[in-house]
Amino acid sequence: MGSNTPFEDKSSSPIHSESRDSEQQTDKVYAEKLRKVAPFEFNEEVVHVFPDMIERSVPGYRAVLDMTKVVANEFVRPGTTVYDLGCSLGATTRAIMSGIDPLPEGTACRIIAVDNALAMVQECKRRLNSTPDHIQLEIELGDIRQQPIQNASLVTLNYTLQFIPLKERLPLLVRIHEGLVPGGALILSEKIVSSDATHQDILTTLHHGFKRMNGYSDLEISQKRSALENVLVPESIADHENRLNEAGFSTSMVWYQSLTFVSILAIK
Ligand code: GEK
Repeated sequence: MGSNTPFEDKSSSPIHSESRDSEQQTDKVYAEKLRKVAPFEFNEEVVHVFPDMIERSVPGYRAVLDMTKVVANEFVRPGTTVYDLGCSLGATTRAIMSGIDPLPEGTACRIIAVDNALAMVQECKRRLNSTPDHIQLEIELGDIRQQPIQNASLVTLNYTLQFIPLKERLPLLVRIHEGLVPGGALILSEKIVSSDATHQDILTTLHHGFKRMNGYSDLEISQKRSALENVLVPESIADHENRLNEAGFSTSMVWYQSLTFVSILAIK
């Protein structure tokens, strides 16, 4: 693959067109005033509105999915495995499939998509019920902290590491690094905090403006923020880069940033 297989725009292919969500329901989870805001959970209520929630809340989400196709096309090797860790409803998995379609004739690869929310996995399986012949897709209910990683040419952590307790982030990245083939890649997309307090204030104000522009009320923004407190724990870009370095990655770079959301590409 890589430069031998020119990346084709599959915008008319079934895999690509599925990535535009056709069953989208509007996120109203925090629309009514709650007496007490419970910690955020990936439960059934969230699963029903998840594509709408993530697109209206995460600036650059669509751009990261589009680039995931390009990265998959460059890095996925026939005969290897791709891991989509924290797959939710499979948007990243779809992007990977689109990026590696077609593999060179006679070759195949495996994608393992993992999430620990039962409702997510059930709905992901329903949505991704058909795959091209040369791709073996396994969608598993499981905790990514226990997921074995072997013979991987690409691993994606698209907005998932932020939900893992801080102490457990390095061991996970070490296992991912160990499981990658030489030259293999990790896409790590995260919400971040700026190390500069003034920048952080401005970026947060702009992020709330982005959410308001996408139809969220001030009440929804503030209740969601409370729900995510201590559940989604963002770190600085430097924290991520230092940890990737410590985990053994030979290089890592921020390839995309939109407000307080970044995507980092790390190479073994
Ligand atoms: C996308 N990548 O659309 N083990 C497995 N899954 C977990 C764990 C864990 N320990 N902790 C959280 N999750 C997706 C978006 S969403 C991001 C990812 C967001 C799962 C959790 O159940 C959820 O489905 C996902 O990680 C995070 O490209 O909602 O901001």
